[in-house]
Amino acid sequence: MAHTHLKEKYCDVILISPPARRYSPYPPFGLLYLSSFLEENGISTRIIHSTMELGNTTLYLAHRFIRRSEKNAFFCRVIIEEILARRPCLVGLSCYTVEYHWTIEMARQIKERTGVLIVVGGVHATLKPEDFIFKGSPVDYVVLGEGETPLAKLAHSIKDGHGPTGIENIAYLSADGSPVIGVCNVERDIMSFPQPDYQKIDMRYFSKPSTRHIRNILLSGVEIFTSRGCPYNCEFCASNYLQQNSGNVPRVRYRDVNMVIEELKYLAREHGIDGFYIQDDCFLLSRERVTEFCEKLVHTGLNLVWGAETRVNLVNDQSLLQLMRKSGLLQLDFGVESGSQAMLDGIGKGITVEQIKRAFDLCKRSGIRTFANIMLNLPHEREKDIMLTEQLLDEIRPTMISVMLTVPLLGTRIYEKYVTPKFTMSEYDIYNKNVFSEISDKRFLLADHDMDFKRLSKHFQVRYNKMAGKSRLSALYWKKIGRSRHLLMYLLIIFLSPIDIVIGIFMRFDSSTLNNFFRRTAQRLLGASEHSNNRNNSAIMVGEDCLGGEDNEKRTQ
Ligand code: B12
Ligand code: SF4
Repeated sequence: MAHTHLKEKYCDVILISPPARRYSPYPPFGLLYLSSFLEENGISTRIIHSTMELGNTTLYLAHRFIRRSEKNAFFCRVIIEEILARRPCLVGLSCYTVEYHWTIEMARQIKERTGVLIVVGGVHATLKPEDFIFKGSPVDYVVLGEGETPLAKLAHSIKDGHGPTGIENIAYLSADGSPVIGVCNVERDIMSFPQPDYQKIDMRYFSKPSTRHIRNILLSGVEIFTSRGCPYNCEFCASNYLQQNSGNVPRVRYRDVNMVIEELKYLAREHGIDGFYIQDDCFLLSRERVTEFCEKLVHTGLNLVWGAETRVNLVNDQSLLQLMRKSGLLQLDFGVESGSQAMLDGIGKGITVEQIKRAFDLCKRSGIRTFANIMLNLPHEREKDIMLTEQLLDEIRPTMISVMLTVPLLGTRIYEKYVTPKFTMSEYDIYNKNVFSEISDKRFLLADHDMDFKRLSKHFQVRYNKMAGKSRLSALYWKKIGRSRHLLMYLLIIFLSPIDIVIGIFMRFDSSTLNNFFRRTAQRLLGASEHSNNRNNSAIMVGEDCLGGEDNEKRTQ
């Protein structure tokens, strides 16, 4: 397995990415940033990401044939073995709301079997620290918000035999049993933060061609961040809540452009990426920075292609778009959300329908593909609003669209405004249902009409994505792919994907004898592979359903 190459046996901190992000093509950036920051501050780390199992082709194939609970049990075993072998002083888990039950269950397993101190961070821990800090909780500490500085301080303090007292951005249970919840400050200076610690994960997996880096374009690429934070206040987004205590620190903080360029050079040299996607909350805020970035990117001579997500109100300058295209930009993704101005205003989007039309027109004239994210089930939506969205799409004709239902996520204003009664801890699993495509709980219904959302989404997707596959990609893209280090992989993916689809359909028929034969073979392969790593499983076998909860890996695939 990929992680056996590590030279050092012991480490101070182990960071764990949840199994629900198992097939996500995106590296666990939060953990990568934490890891490099800790290493720079004298704390040795190790990252466990469930895709590490997939670095090995045999295991990847085996995983296609076993049940989700078996995969989770396998992952759980790997984690506990690693903790026992490497004896860290602290184990860190990352948690979104959808992962809450898994996180608590995993923490319980780790605590019972290893006794190690456990810290949880990430979006849900920041929004609801009290969900982890209670009597009998297996979690010892919560880190609120961006975790670099507080985690480094906490790890040092634990190594030195001290407690968490005096460290900001931390929550824990005090000696008298009452929760101590610190303030959540954002990191003031991310300029000097080290590059994400790519060496700690299996980049063969993350850099392989996928259509999910730049959506609908097959590309060997990686996501990158050039900034953190967003100054806007869309009511369906948790981003501004996460930054709310920025005090006098600007909500948007930038990385050094030279560092970003160095990161891309590293990724191209070491992992042969052909492109990248800018995952910033809000790219294009500063014209000067974008210009500097594009010029420096051209100067590298790497000819990387790229995509980014941005807002229509920030696209108003054709000369900048042309520079971006010259530097390799293929596609811009926009949060269009709706064609109804009343809906846009109602969610605090801060854009106009006219701005949408202008941005799409400018992109078209600059030869840049466009991706429109559309939201249904907006608060107080009526049939009339949906018709306006349809009219808008007819006019702007994006290269591709995605349609999702508005979901009142914890940490968003629409959750505060419209969800009553609020979800209790035991109800978070509701978010694991297909909430982005159907109303699974009546508290999720925000619209004022009773149209069938599933049929409506399908109608939109079919009508506006018809031409997407036929839309031509620039010569730059084909030149890049033609010379790619991953050319064989591109060809394999193109020719093998129909077979993969057939396997997927085949696996749905649970009772077939052939299916059971494959499953048993896969289980044997997994067992054999673990033994070949000299792992002693007997003492750490974990029950099949140790991780509980419904895994939403399908959505992140
Ligand atoms: C990229 C991304 C994804 C990627 C995940 C990539 C990955 N490997 O982590 C993918 C596409 C897989 C994804 C999926 C989903 N996502 Co998402 N995603 C994001 C996005 C845009 C950026 C996250 C990121 O990488 N940030 C950059 C890194 C550096 O920051 P970070 O991860 O937050 O990590 C920092 C801190 O949180 C903290 N930290 C994080 N982990 C840990 C662990 C420890 C131990 C410590 C101490 C600290 C710590 O320190 C880190 C460094 O400062 C955010 C928006 C945002 N602004 O956060 C939404 C966001 C996190 N996603 C969200 C949602 C809802 C989802 C989905 C449910 C959506 C869906 N359609 O299904 C799924 C759920 C995934 C799952 N487990 O099933 C919501 C979460 C809301 C909530 N209440 O939980 C967000 C906030 C967007 C929103 N709508 O508001 N997502
Ligand atoms: S949806 Fe985008 S623009 Fe709106 S607040 Fe969230 S990150 Fe900012």
